[in-house]
Amino acid sequence: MSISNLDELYESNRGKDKFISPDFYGVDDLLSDEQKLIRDSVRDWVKKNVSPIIEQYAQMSEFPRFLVKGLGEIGAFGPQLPSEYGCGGMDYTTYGLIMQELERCDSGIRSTASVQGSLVMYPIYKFGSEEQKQKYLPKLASGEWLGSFGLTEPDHGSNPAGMTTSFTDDGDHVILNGAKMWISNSPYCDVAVVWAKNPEGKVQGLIVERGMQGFTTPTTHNKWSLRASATGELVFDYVRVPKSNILPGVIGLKGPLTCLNSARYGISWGAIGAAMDCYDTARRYSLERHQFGKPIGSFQLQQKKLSEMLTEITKAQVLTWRLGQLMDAGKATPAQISLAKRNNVEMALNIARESRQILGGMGITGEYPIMRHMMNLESVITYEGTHDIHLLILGMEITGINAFE
Ligand code: TGC
Ligand code: FAD
Repeated sequence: MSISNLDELYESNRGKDKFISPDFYGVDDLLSDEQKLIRDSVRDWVKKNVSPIIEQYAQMSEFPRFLVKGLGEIGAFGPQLPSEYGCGGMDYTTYGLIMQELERCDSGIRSTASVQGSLVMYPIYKFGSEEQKQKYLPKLASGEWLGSFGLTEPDHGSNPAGMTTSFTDDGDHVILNGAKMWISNSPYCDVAVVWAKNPEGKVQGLIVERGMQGFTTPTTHNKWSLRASATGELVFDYVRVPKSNILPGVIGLKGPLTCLNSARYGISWGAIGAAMDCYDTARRYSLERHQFGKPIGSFQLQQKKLSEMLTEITKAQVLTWRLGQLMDAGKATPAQISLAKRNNVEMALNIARESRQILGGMGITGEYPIMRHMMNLESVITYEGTHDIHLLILGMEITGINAFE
């Protein structure tokens, strides 16, 4: 798309995003002034910069790469990481609110931020050397560089322990071979945090940079979901990676799984955003659309749908606010995070489906965001651990019996 078209797109859609967030239980009262200020400024930025163009980019299945710098400027990348590395130095609730506002517009934009902040910057911060932190974090925080996270492989999705991507020793380098699949941001990434088995068969993280010989990032085409987010592969064909690019601070699967805690937490907030947008769109439509001489919102069946949506959103808001408190206190357990991710994404998907029905035929068009949210959420319910995997993580917590063994 050319810049002149882009300007036109902004011009023709400016001000059309009329979103008002539901807050039935006054959860806002639980937020600090600073948290509300950041949430509102991200909402304004999204309405001005993302809402006018997102539908067109999704329809064209293109990633609006130009937004990455702006996302850096508003502090969407690693807001929960310390300011000494150019990050936000904020609490986990603020991080969650930012994810909520991004996904309120599109899960793909939140995905870009989740991957960059929780899956690329977080492991470098948590497990990287001081040199690695200084080199990568400021550029990733500002959006100058885009990162991706390679855990999933063609034959190992829910069971990453089975990964076959591996490296061998080569003096002051290692030689990396293998392939990762379904990787958000991959076609545009400047760096990738890749999880691979070392010569002892233990999982370790490496920072692979674009330009390293033998490293390619083919795009995955024909997605019906997350169409405004770029997804692809990471292919390693005898890539020589300096040993100084290995993350020194962790060995074993707990490395990538620790990063997933942070990203799954962000998704639990993000899904509320998508649900709120669907609910708010359906609520307004139900008052504007007349059938049988009345607004459709006057019919009990439509009121039931809206009431149940608001109930579920409110429950999720309270649940997730509390999880934010636990995250900040360092007390949130992986099973608590699984509960929130699983509950909130399913809640959002159900609300997207119900909202779509309230809009009748109009619900399937790009005039409204609902069908796009619904299709996006089909990925969100699968990535970062599928709906069933999170149920089994909870089941293990309840019974003490590991269903994966
Ligand atoms: P298991 O034997 O249970 O654990 C291995 C080691 O890891 C530790 N651990 C965790 N540590 C931190 N946080 C967690 N959530 C952890 N879960 C487990 C565990 O204590 C153990 O440590 P140690 O010291 O004893 O070695 O591992 P398992 O092989 O049985 O697998 C468990 C299972 C199935 C729950 C796990 O593999 C899993 O979560 N699978 C789902 C895979 C997944 O979520 N992939 C996501 C890929 S990234 C992605 O989708 C990004 S999309 C992003 C976007 O676009 O927004
Ligand atoms: P499978 O693991 O093959 O699962 C298929 C089905 O079997 C699922 O319903 C699952 O719940 C079920 N199942 C599997 N095991 C069990 C079991 N033990 N008991 C009961 N049911 C089971 N990965 C990354 O590493 N980085 C990324 O950036 C990334 N981005 C993604 C972006 C998109 C758009 C998508 C769709 C995926 C992305 N993923 C990424 C991959 C994602 O994490 C995986 O798709 C997910 O973990 C599931 O793996 P799978 O697709 O191989 O499904």
